[in-house]
Amino acid sequence: PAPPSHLAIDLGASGGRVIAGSLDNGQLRLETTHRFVNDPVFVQASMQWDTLGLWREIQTGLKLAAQQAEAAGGSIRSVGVDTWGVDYVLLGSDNQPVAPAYHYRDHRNDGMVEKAFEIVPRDEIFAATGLQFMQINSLYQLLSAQQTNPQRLQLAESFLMMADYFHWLLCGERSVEITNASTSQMLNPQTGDWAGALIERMGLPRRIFGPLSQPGTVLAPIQPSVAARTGLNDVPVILPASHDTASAVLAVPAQGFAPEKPDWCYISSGTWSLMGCELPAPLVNARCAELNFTNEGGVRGSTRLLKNIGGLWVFQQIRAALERRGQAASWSEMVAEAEQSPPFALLIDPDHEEFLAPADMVDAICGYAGRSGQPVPADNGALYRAALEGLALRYRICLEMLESLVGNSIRTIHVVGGGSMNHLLCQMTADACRREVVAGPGEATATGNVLMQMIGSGLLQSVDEARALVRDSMQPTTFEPRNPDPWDEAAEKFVQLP
Ligand code: LFR
Repeated sequence: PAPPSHLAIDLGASGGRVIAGSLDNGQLRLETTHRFVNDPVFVQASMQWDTLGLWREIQTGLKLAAQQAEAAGGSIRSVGVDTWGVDYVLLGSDNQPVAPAYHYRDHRNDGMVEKAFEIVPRDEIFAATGLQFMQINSLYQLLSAQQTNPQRLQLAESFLMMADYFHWLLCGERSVEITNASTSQMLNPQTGDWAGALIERMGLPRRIFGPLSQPGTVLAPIQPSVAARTGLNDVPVILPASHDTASAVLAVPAQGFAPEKPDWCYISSGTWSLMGCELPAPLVNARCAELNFTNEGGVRGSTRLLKNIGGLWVFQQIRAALERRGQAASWSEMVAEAEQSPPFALLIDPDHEEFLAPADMVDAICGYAGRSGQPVPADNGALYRAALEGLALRYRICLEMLESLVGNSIRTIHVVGGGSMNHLLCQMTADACRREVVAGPGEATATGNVLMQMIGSGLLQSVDEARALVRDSMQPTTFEPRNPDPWDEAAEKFVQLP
C-alpha cells in the first residue's frame, strides 16, 4: 500500500494547488492532485478575491486526493492551507463574511500609509510591529475599511487571515495562525501577540483579533459536511506555517536553523521575491527601519528578516499584456527570447510604484523607458530581459543591505519557489550578486506546508530533520557566478534611475 500522505492546499496570488506529500522509503514525495487558477474578480472599481471559487476548487482537489489515496490503498493523515499574506476575511456572528475579501492590489489602499502616520507616527508603528511599510499590509486595508465603511467593522466578529478562513471552512474552528498574522503589521514580534495598543490607537476593534496559534497545531477534524462531500473522514487540520513565504523558508535546503550569524539567505521567488535571513529573534532597530526590512514570524518562533521585492510579477504581467495583444508566449519561450536579447538595454526597477498595479504592464514599461531617457524596448525579448535583469539588480542591493543588518557575509543564496526553475534568472542572480546560488525546490511553499504537518503529527522531529529530507529528496541545482563584471556598471546606473 502507498504510504500515508499529508495534503497541502497551497494558494498563491495567481494559482492554487492541492499536493499530497508523503515519506516513501525515507524520501519526501510530492504528488500534485489538483491545480487551478486564482484570478482576481473586478467588481465595479474594486479588485477582490474569488474566495468561494477557491473553496470549490479546494474541495474538488480534496475529493480527488481522497479517491487517489483509496485507489492506491493509502490514507490521508492531515490537511493544511498556506496562502499569500496580508489579506483577510471579516466573519460576522452569523458565520458569514461581512465584507468582500479585497485583493491587496486594490486601490482602496492608495494613500493609506500616509493616513496611518497622521494617527500614529511611522517610527512608533515600526517599534510596535517591526514590519516594513507597504500599503498592502492588512493594517492599511483595515484603516481604509474603517474610513469608508465603519459599519462593516462593527458587524465583524473575527478577523481571519485568508488561510485561517479556509481552515475555518474546513473544520469550523476559528483560529489565527501566527506566521500569516505577522504580515498584518498588527503583531508585536517580541511578544508574539497582537499589538493591542496600536490597534486601538488606529481606531480598530481589538475584540476581532482572536488568540494566535503556532504552526504544527492540530486544529480539529474536517467537519462532517465537508467530509461527506470530499470523502475525507477523520482527517485533522494541522496548521502549517500558513503564510506561504514562511512555508517556503522552512523548505530551504540549508544546513542549520535560525543561526545567530547567518551565512546564507533565501529568495522565495514567485509573484513576489521575498529575500532575507532566518534569525533566532527579531531585529527591530533604526537601521532596519531605514532599510525598510520586515520581521515576519517563522516556524518555531524564528524571525524572517526580509524584504519584499517586486518579483516575477512584472514578467508575468508582460505576458498577460502581450496575450491581450494576441502575442501569447510560453514561459520557456519568454526565457529563451530574454536570453537572446542584448544585456542591459533597458533598466527597470521592479519595485517602482508604476509597476505595482498598472492597467497594462507593457505600456507602463514603454512609458517609463521614454520618461527615464532609455530606449523603448525593440521587441518582446527586450521586455522580458529587462524584467529579469531588474530583479537580479534588486537582489544585489538587497544582499548588501542584509549583510549590513545581520553583520555577516552571506556566502550562499538559496532560491526556492517557481522562480528557481528559471535558470536564466538564477544565473543572473549569481552574476549580479557574485554569490553561489542554490536553486530549488520549485514547489517550496507546498513542500514547507507538508513538512510542518509532518512535524505537527510527530513524523518529523525538527526543522533540521525536515531540511535534511529536502536536501536528500530534491536535488537542488547550483549556479556559480560566470560573468559578474558587467553587473557593476549596470548596478551603478540602476541606483540612479528616476
Ligand atoms: C508571497 C506573499 C508575500 C506577501 C505577499 C502579499 O506570496 O505572501 O510574502 O508580502 O505575498 O501577501
